[in-house]
Formats: sequence, C-alpha cells, structure tokens
Amino acid sequence: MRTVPLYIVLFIATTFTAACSLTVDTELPALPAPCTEDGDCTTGPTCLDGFCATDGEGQDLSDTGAEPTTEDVRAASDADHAVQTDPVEDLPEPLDADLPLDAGDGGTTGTASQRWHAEAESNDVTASTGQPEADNYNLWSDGELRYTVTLPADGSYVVRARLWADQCCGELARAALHADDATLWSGDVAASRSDEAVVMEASVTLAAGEHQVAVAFLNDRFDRPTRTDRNLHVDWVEVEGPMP
Ligand SMILES: [Ca+2]
Ligand SMILES: [Ca+2]
Repeated sequence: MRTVPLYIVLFIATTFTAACSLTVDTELPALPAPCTEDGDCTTGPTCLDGFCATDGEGQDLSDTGAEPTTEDVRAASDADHAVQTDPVEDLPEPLDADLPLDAGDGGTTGTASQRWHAEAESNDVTASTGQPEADNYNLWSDGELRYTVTLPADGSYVVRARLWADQCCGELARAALHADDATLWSGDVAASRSDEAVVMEASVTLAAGEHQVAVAFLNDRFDRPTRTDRNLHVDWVEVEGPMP
C-alpha cells in the first residue's frame, strides 16, 4: 500500500479546515432529502421530482386543494383590472326637469316671458332729434327714438310704444315702429293729447342677443303763417317676450 506523505496530509487537513471555517458563517439551506415516493418523506407530505418537499411545498395554490379553475383565473384578472366605482345608490340625484328657469338665463326653451320698459324721457333711450319733456320725449322733427335691449332667447316679441302728437295742417302725424332694420308698423297717430295717447304695438321674431327697437316720426311739418307745429310725443317704449 502506498503511503501518503505527511506534508500532503497536513496540507489537505489545513485546506479542509480553512474551507470549513470560510463556510461556517454561511447558512446554506438544507438540501431536501431524496425520495422516490411520498412515504419516503418526513419533512413534507409529498415527494416532488425525486426530493422530499418541505412543509408548504407541494401544496395546491388554493385552500381547497383544487387546481384553479378558469373562473378563478378570470376573476383574478378582473380584480386586477377592476375600476373602483361607487355603488349605484351613491350616484347624485338627477336634476329636476321641472325646476323653473330664471328669466334671462340664456336658455332657448322654457324661458319665461319678461318685459323691458323705458320711459321715453329717461336716459334709457337715445334720439336723433327733439328733447325730453316732463313725462315724454318730443320728437319735433323727423327722426327716431331708440331703445336697446338684450334678449335672452330666440322667440316672438312684442314691441310697444305709447304715442300722441301735436297735429297740424290737416294731416295726422305718422309714426313707425322698428326693430333693427325692419319696420314692424307704420301709420297715423290720431291722439292729440297726453291723456288720449294710444299704444301702438307689433310682433316680431327676434334671435337672442342685443337688438334696437325704435319709434320713428315720419312727417314733420311746421306751418309758419299759423305758427303750428306737428310733433310726435313718445311716453314710453317697451319690449315683451318671448311670447308663448
Ligand atoms: Ca315739428
Ligand atoms: Ca313717459
């Protein structure tokens, strides 16, 4: 038998001791015990791929021990992609369709009718001629008295003006009502005193937005020999609508 030199034995022993000292602080996981069937194992219930499973290994993913079903997979997927939604009962109450609409709210349907009124002698109007008097505006020559309104909705509106005239020369004063560039009415004004004044009115379809209505005096006349003058007096102007 061949003997091994002592220095080789010492070298091997020293190297082995050093190797052991290097690995002593490293806790390697215990290798599973080899097995051929479940009964061979004491560390776990099953023999997997030739090695004993440790506790917990080899167990099915579900608590029931059954393979996950298609429904389980789909449910898990759905949960991953689910969007948090409030329960139906937490949805806000729908708006009450019967709520009254405020006049002038800009709506195009269901807008309450309203009235815009201007005294002709006030600063709410402008005129191309004449002058304001105590309770009316005196259009003393051919010209217009204008009133600007901003309408909240498309619709049919009524334009009105209360008028009388200083009559002269065998012919009645003639006036007209305008909305923007359109003539809504024109005719004679037979009233000759404030307390006999007549209200002239006409309907017109207007779009929402700003419009100018006007009263026009059309046939001014001054008779120099008799010093009589034809003038149109305007008490007030108004617009009402949209009419139902
Ligand atoms: Ca005149
Ligand atoms: Ca007036």
